[in-house]
Amino acid sequence: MSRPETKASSYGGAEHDGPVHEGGLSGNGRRFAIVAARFNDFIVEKLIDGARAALRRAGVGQEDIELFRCPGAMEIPGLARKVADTSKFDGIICLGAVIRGATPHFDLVVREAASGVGALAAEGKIAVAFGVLACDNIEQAVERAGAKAGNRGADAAMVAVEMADLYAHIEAEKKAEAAVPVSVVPAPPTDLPRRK
Ligand code: INI
Repeated sequence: MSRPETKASSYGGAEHDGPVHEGGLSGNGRRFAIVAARFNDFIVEKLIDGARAALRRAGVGQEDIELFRCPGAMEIPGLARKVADTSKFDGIICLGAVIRGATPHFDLVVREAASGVGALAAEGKIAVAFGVLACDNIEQAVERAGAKAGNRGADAAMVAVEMADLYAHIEAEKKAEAAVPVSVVPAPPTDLPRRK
């Protein structure tokens, strides 16, 4: 099979001699799920809008973006796992907002959300992006939900697009490698003359 082209990383770093595997930023023809908590919805809504807009800009069809809602960030890992198990999607974007002032169990909620989503992502079966804000106060959350610090929902969506593309290429390469016929060693002739 043809080997992937040798190229420099898109970050413009050092030239690399061997093949470089890196996902592209087109989501055309791919399907994505947004898994989003309702807690702190005035922030999460902005993350969802950012994610949706980024996916559309990346060429993902409107009908190929599905939204799943859960009560809080704590429920995101379970719901994301359920969604992954449908095998309908190429990527999942997890969105939520945990704000320290609002909860005495801030660290617990953040840790559970991050480690649960991280465990799913680490399986490497589907592209999973973590766009759950963990902020000290509402101002910080607003800044990351479309104000001066960008939109973490959009950032997470682009991570999902890139990783979905990379996973698809790795799978395609694996299939192509498996399809290459193994060279056949000719069987020895069975009608060799008998030794006298
Ligand atoms: N969930 C959040 O998504 N953000 C928060 O800031 C938050 N606070 O403040 O408590 C929060 N708590 C709810 C939690 O995620 C679960 O829904 C709840 O514990 C029930 O399992």
